[in-house]
Amino acid sequence: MKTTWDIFCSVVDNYGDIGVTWRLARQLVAEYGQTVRLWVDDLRAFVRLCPEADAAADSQWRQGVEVRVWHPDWQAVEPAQVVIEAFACHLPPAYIAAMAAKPKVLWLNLEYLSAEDWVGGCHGLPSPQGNGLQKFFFFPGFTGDTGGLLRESDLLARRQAFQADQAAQAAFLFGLGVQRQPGAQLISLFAYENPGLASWLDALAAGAASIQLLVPQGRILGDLQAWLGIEDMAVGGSWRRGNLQVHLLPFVRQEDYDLLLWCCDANIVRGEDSFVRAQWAGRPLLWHIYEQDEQVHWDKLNAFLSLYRQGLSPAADAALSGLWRAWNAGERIGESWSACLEAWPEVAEHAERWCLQQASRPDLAAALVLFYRNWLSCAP
Ligand code: TRH
Repeated sequence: MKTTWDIFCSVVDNYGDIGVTWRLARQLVAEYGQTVRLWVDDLRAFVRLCPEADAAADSQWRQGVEVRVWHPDWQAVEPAQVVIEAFACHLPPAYIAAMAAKPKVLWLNLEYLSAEDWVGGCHGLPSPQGNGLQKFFFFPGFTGDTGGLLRESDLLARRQAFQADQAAQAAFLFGLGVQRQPGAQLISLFAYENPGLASWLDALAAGAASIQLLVPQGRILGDLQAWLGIEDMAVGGSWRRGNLQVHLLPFVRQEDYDLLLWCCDANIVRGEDSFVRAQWAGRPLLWHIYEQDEQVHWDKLNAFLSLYRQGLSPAADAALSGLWRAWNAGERIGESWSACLEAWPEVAEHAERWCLQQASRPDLAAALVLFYRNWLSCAP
């Protein structure tokens, strides 16, 4: 059944809003043959994820998705059969009126990802809108009572093949100006500013293992430059301090970011989408959560940890949780890092186990398609 979808994305900041909606749009087209328009109010972030995109085009087709600029002065269009407002962005009033005038339009609010307990109880609930329409809350999540996580159907097979192919990894890294040194561990770093970073870099530089730290351009660069004592780090450059080699990478296209995660022995990620992708990499991860008002992000971090830590020994659990909390508090990280290294084999095994466990659930795109089908069969 070919259905039309309108996905609305307002770019608040960073890349997560467009990262999630662009990924979802592509999957709906590629795997479900759906017709998808992605409305974005700012194309600059989109062009970073999809560099062949035209930052000045009002309308363009990318990978089967019609990408449209969402202008403040909205021009009327025929609404799609399924309308997704991502992350509670506000649809144009004229568009809502057109939805109300058309029979059988499903309106969904795709929420931010959270592992908090209440999410399962709210997933799929309708909210009457006063114009005869209902809006349904659709929550991604880690448990069976949520909408699941974005995961392309061939993702794990591609990941496992790539991780088994040393030559493919070497060629990919070479394209980024990185040659893996024999015996070195690779760690990727995509994080927000962090006053604790220097203590972690000190620990890496003084550590027994040889580490190559791969840092795509982003917000952490200021702290990194301060620690290296370098003013202008050029993309493609690398710098050694003790046992640590730092490489500054370009910000890569979204598909290639997966390859980077898959190459690395551990990944530091942030926000929402890179956080999920690091879980699919099956390697140890450290999550720098997006800071929210009134510190509510700590509830989200602890909720995720309480799921993720299940099955870890008390020592590995304490080490991993301690490291995540220290990183997010901007505290000194060196000691927590050393404790985590002690538990490393267990943490690494656990990462793959968690990935497979999550991958045994339906993915978010599949859940959305099913939700629409079920809604349609019950709709008057
Ligand atoms: O960019 P983010 O910090 O986005 C955040 C979060 O989504 C947060 O929840 C939201 O409220 C806020 O934005 C507004 O982190 P996130 O979610 O990981 O998105 C980054 C995207 O960038 C992701 O799709 C991966 C992609 N990416 C690349 O394509 N290439 C790269 O080189 C890197 C480092 C990332």
